[in-house]
Amino acid sequence: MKTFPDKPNKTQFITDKCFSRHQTAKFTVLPIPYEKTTSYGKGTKKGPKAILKASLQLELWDEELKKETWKNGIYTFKAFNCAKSEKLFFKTLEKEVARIINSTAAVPFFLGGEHSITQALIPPFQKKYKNLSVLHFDAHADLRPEYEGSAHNHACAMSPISKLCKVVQVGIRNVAPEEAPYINSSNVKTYLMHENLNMDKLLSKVLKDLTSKVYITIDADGFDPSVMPATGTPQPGGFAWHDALRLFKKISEKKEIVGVDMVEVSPIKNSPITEFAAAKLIYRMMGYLSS
Ligand SMILES: [Mn+2]
Repeated sequence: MKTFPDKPNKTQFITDKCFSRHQTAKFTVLPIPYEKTTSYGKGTKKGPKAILKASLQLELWDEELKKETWKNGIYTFKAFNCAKSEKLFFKTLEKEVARIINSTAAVPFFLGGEHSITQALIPPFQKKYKNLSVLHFDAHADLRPEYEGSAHNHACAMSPISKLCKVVQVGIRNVAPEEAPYINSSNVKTYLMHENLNMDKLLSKVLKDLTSKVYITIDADGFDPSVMPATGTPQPGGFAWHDALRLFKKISEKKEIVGVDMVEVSPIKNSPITEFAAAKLIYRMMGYLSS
């Protein structure tokens, strides 16, 4: 089996001072700069690099958690090669994710890229962990079986996943007529944003819905555009920063988080708000997972 290099990459998440071997790191980061089917704003392939660059501006001491999470070890993989045919890309990414999660005990964080990558990220987790459920944080339901001729379109991200395991959706405030039948059907539990503005109530419902092992997929547009404006298909009225953090913190305390992806960051020139917020969110979540 091919092994992972022990030399640091050019850009590490948060600091190149803390290069950690992947075998001993508590967290790994895999950049996946994939963009093929974006339908409105473009540029999400530049997301991973922008998030890594922004992460270098974070303070190593987390002011909420009052600790230096990086000391647990964070290993950043070389960016996944996305220059492949659609079919080959999804096949090889799935294989790479399986290799990562079966060769280390670290919690992996995946940086997109468009949301369709989640279709390749979750199946290896579902094979590894019995009773996996997915927290889907997004403005969009992403439940179309197919869009613009592709089942791998970003608008379809969660459709195949919902056939594999339970999907709990939060932040949803944009549903197409053709995906409406899939809302709150079989494996899908959908919390429409405007009906769930009481965060305490939402949190207790979500905790009841999720199983003990949870994968979290975070679309930047799940946040309010005031928190993460740089994303391809923004929607008004999303999660406020502290509400989202509380949600992720509680879930981290009550469940075992096995993997996280952060997708759909599409950097805007001269406005680093979104990639910085994404980097801070990832570091904070690593902190929640290392208590
Ligand atoms: Mn979305």
